Amino acid sequence: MAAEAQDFDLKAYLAERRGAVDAALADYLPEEPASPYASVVQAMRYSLFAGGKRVRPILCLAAAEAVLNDPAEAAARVMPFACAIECIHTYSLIHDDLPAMDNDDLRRGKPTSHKVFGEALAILAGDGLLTLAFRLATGLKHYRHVPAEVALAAAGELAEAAGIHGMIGGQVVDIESEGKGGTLSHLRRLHELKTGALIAVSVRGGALLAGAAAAEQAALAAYGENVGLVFQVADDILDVIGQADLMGKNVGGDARKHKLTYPGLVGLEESRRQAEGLLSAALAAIEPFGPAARPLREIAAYVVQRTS
Ligand code: GRG
Repeated sequence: MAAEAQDFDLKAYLAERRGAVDAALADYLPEEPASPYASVVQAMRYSLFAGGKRVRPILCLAAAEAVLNDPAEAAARVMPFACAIECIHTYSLIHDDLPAMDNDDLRRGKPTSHKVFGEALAILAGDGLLTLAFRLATGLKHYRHVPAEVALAAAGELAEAAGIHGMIGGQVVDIESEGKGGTLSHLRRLHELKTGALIAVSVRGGALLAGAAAAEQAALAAYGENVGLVFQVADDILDVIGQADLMGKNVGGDARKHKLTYPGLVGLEESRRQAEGLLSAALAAIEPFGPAARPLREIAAYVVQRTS
């Protein structure tokens, strides 16, 4: 364990994986300056390359690495799926920032899509990213060493997590809960759907595409669910204590909009306690993986401790 503690540099790991994801995304969505629809490609690329942390695709890669213990093979198997998730995540941010939703001016430290390109193009850029995601997740020519039925199963899980039984459902519950209050179990469900589902499927999809055995899949699914929820609890906490310059967006918005949040419901200290509990559960789930799951362990801790 002591040797393990010395030989892993999370910052370098995240930077390297982020670079690989960025390169793959640039490959999957090249500029098309001569096309009649160049503007929407530009808007898609504007948000996709605005400096996101790439937490979801990196979790997908790390889950596959935990199964295969071979980073190059893991990337070859899951990169299209990992990028599909980032496309869906980016589309959700673009649409969430629209005047009809959160009406935000700043995202990832830059003016939001509708501020730069106008509302119509921002909506279409989101739609374009969502559609591209399923082109990637089902585009067998992009995958290496993945049987078609496994890629299809992963794409189905992605649709489930991004749709009404996941992220979209959560967004609806969120909007309809505004200003109404609610119980902790209601809020937990909201967070699991709106934020947790996409994070959980990043891990589950990575495991599936890497050919994980049933027990490995179950362990990684439990890890993903706990990390997915704790990510949003940490985000709720950051909206109270975070710094706008580090976050790249305006903070304090949850309270202003009377949103249901962990700190709003149970206070900061109890929110932190709950976050620690979720982190412990995530770490316990992946204990059997040993050193191959070191990145997953470090990422989970980073999700709780992050400042942006
Ligand atoms: C489909 C409109 C629509 C919404 C779905 C996910 C979502 C609901 C809206 C996005 C806005 C939001 C506050 C989501 C909660 C998840 C979250 C904390 C997003 C920010 O994710 P990070 O920190 O962002 O990974 P970067 O910029 O690093 O990718």
